[in-house]
Amino acid sequence: MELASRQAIVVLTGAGISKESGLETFRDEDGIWSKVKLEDVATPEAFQRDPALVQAFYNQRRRGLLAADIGPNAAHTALARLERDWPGPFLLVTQNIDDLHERAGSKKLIHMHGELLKALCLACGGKSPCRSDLGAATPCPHCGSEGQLRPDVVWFGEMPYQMERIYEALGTCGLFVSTGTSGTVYPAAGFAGEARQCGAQTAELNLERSGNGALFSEGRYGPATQIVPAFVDELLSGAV
Ligand code: BJW
Repeated sequence: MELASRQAIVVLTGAGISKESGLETFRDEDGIWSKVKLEDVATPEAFQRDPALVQAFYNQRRRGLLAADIGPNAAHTALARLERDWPGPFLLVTQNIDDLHERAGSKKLIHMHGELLKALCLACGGKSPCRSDLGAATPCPHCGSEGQLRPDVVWFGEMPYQMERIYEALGTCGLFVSTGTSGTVYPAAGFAGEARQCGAQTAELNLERSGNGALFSEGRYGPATQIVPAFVDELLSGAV
């Protein structure tokens, strides 16, 4: 693919990019939603109804993310390289709550669905780093309230983060790339259409064609650790 080097690139990533790092996706056959109902763990109502269950779900995933054998893969590293070497503006928007993009070196990054390694205090609104289990007695480091911390993640029915900045970038980019996402959760699922309407080229890099595959002018299909580095090489060598 060729793109003028002054043009902006926006990349959207989803759970598929972290799959080969050992983290689970949501909607694949063996994904998270095949084991637990999203209504039980990923809505504000679920947290109100049964905070212990929701905390246990995220405590387990946080421990998994912090396990010694989990780290960024070649796809995360390739996107960090693209950010570093692309001469034009660049923005990485991830739906993932893991920190594997940061660990790979990405800096121009928005976590639109929040971050597992942060906690949000329902009493004071403060955010704090969080690398251990949350529970009914965990105090907020800002206000001291106990049992008011929740994972700083965006559940169904809640507003994703930094939407204004994301739509501004989508409206001015020359290329929108979507990778490792099934394209089923809005507003992220609408980004390709938005970018396309504003005149951007659109590319999907995924294991398989997603539900909104028709919105993309280009598609590359296979494991992220193979197709993402190859696409980044192509972009960096084809910059005109
Ligand atoms: C590989 C691979 C490999 C595998 N290599 N690829 C009706 C119509 C429109 C909207 C709605 C509606 N009813 C309700 C809504 C709104 C709702 C929504 O979209 N619901 C849909 C289900 C219909 N959305 C919301 O509520 C959002 N908020 C909102 O809309 O606010 C109002 C608003 C509107 C407009 C502008 C601004 C605001 C909030 C959504 C929050 C989603 N939260 C979760 C949980 C976060 C915390 C956590 O992680 O636990 O976010 S749900 C879950 O899904 C998580 C993910 O980020 C998200 C997307 O999943 P993702 O990443 O796409 O994963 P998968 O598993 O679906 O796909 C993986 C893909 O990878 C697959 O394609 C594989 O093939 C591929 N793959 N291995 C490459 N090795």
